[in-house]
Amino acid sequence: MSYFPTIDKIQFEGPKSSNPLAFRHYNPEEVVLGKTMKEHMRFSVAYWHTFTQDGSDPFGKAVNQRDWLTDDEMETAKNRVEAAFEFFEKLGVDYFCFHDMDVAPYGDSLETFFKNLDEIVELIKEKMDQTGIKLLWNTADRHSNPIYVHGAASSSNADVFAVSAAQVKKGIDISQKLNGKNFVFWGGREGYENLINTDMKLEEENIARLYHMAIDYSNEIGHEELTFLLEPKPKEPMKHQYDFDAATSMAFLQKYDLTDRFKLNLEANHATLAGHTFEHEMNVARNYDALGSLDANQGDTLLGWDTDEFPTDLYSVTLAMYEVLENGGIEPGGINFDAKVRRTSFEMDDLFIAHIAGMDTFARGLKAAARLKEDGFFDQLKDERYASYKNGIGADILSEKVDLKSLTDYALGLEKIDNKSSHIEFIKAQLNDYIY
Ligand code: XUL
Ligand code: CO
Repeated sequence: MSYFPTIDKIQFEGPKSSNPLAFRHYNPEEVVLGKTMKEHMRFSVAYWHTFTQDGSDPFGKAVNQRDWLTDDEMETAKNRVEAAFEFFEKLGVDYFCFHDMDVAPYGDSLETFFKNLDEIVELIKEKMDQTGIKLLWNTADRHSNPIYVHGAASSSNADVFAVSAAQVKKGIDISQKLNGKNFVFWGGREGYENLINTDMKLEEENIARLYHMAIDYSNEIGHEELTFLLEPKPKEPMKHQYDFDAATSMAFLQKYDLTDRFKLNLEANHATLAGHTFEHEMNVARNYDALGSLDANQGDTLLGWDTDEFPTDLYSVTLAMYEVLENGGIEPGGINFDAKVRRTSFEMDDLFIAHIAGMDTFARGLKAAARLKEDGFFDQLKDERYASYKNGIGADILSEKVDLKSLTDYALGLEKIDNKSSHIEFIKAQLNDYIY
C-alpha cells in the first residue's frame, strides 16, 4: 500500500522550475568543495513532526490529513513505519530520528510500552535493511508522560528517576540494534518553575549521574562508538531549563566530566529563544570541539516560543553552513529537520513541500558558504581586524611573554591609541552579495 501514491521520487529540476514537488537547488550528487551536497548535509527527517504531529494547538483540534491513522494504536504505529520509509525514499533523505514515544504506543504500563517498542523496532529494522536508510539518532521521550511532571532525571521523585533510566537503557538497546551513531538527551522537563522549592544542585547532579550510567551501559553492551548529544534549550516546557544554551551545556559537561562522550545537538529555534543566533551557538560548540549535530528549523522573531518552522531564512542558513564547513563537516551528526508544517499546511503533500523548501534553502546556504570560504572572506576580515596580534606587543601577549608589570610599562609609553573603524556596514553589504 502506498501512502503517497501521486508522488514519485523527488527530482532536481533546477532553479527555474515552478514545480513545488521538485528540488530547485538541492542536487544531491552535485559536488561543492570536494563533497557532494548529500555528503555535506546528511539530511534527516524527524519522525515526531512528520508522522505523529496532528496540527492541533491550544485553541483547536487536529487538522492534519494523515492516511495512516486508524482506531488501533498499534496498527497506526505500523502504518507509520510504512509511510515513513516511503517518504524517506521518495524525498531522497538517508537518515531519520525518533523518540521512543513517536514510534510505539505506551499502552497501560512501561512493560507494555517496551513490548510495543520491540515489535515496531523490528519492523523499522526490516525497512532499514531493505532501503539502506540509517538512524541518525534516537532519544527517550522523558517529557510527555504525566509521571514527568516534576522532571525526569531531575525529578524530586526517585521512582521517576528510575523509570527515566529504564527508558534510556531501552533507547540505547534500540540504538545498538539499529546501528545508531548518536543518542540525544533533550531535557524538556529538566529545569524548574520555582527556585523556592527546587534543589538545583541535587537535580543537576542527578542528571549527570544518569548520563554517566548511560555511558557505562553503552560500554558494557559494546556500543562504545555511540556519541551522546546534549540539546540545549533555555525554556519551554519549563520556565527555566538547565541546558540553557551551548555555553551553559558545556560548563555542565565539563563540571561532571562528560566531555569525552558528549557533544551538542544544536537547534536553530532553541538558539533564538536563548537570545543567540544559530551560528553563535555553533561557534561556541566548535570552540569546545563539541559540534555534534544540528536540528534545523527556525523561529519567528515576533513570537517568544518554539515555533519549529521549516528553515527558509537564507541568511541564517548560510552562516550556519559556514560553521559546518569550518567544522570540517557534521558527520557522524547530520542536519535533522526538527520542523513542523504550519497548521494551515494540513495536506499530505505539504510534508514533501516543506522538506523540499528546507533542503533547497540549505543547498543555497551551502553554496553561499562555499563562496565565502573559497574567497577567504571572513578569514581576511579577521586577519585585518586582529593584525595587532601578529607582531610586537600583540605577539608577546599571545605567546604569554608578558605580565601585568611589563604591560604597564608598555602602556605608559604609548603616546596614543590608534583604533580603526570596522566599516561593518560595507562588510554586511558585501556579505549580501555572497548570499543573494
Ligand atoms: C524540543 C526538541 C526535541 C528534541 C528531541 O524542542 O527540539 O524534539 O530535538 O527530544
Ligand atoms: Co530539537
